[in-house]
Amino acid sequence: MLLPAPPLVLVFAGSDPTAGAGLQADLLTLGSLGCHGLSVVTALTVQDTAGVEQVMAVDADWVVDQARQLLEDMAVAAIKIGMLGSVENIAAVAEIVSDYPEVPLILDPVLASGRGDEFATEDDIAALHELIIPQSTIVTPNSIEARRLAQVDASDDIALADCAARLLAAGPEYVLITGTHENSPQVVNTLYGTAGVVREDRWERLPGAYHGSGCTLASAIAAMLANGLEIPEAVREAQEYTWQALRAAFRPGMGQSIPDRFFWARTVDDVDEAARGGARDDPATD
Ligand code: PXL
Repeated sequence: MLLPAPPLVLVFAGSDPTAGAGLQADLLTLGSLGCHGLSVVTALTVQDTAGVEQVMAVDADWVVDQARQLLEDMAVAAIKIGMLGSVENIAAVAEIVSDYPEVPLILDPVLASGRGDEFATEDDIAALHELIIPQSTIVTPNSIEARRLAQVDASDDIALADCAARLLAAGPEYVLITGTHENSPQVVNTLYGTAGVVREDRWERLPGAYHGSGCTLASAIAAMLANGLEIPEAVREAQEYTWQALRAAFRPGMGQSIPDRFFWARTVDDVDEAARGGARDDPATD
């Protein structure tokens, strides 16, 4: 009996050699959720689990050629955007995705790592706002990114709902703001649509510093959409998956823990925290 082919999801992202975040994390997540990821490398990084040393954006011409060649050959069920690396790449990717308006577009606006490594200039933020956010089906900022994208000074006490409203005014269908970085006992993730809050999900705050949680969540949403779910269910299922991957995280080096996107492939005993090197007390995630 022939099995159905996995849905194809195209990812634009930067390479993270640790495979904790970035392109590698996206591909692991998509594979774990039954999709086949196609990948366009937008930037290279030099990093370990403790931090990012160097970032080099790939030339925009190379980004365009990688993407066009794939898209002329294969039909994709969703497109996911992570780190783009330069204003030129943002403009190039915006033009490419504008040729596929029927394909759901998931934007994870990667502005910095949770460890504070900066990935985006003010020009990058303006370009994302002007060129990619308006075309997105769903944008998935954490609360820090939401405030920066909404052009709100971090010291201003503006409600996240107002940030969402400002982002929605630029044209995306949905904005999911994650609450990992907020000072709340539980992590509260809120999905906003043009008519207001669509859903709010609360999760037990896990005691660790995780690398690549945002990439996992956004890729899982892309996978769920590619698998045919509607946005609210896709967002719910993707959070559940991400929480499980974080709970099963392992700490392979001296820095942050890496979510185990294939947690389901291991036995329950394997997921014992101590046996996996334990998680850390610092709640920062990226
Ligand atoms: O987690 C955000 C992220 C995305 N993409 C790349 C990264 C990181 C965080 O370090 O390195 C390539």
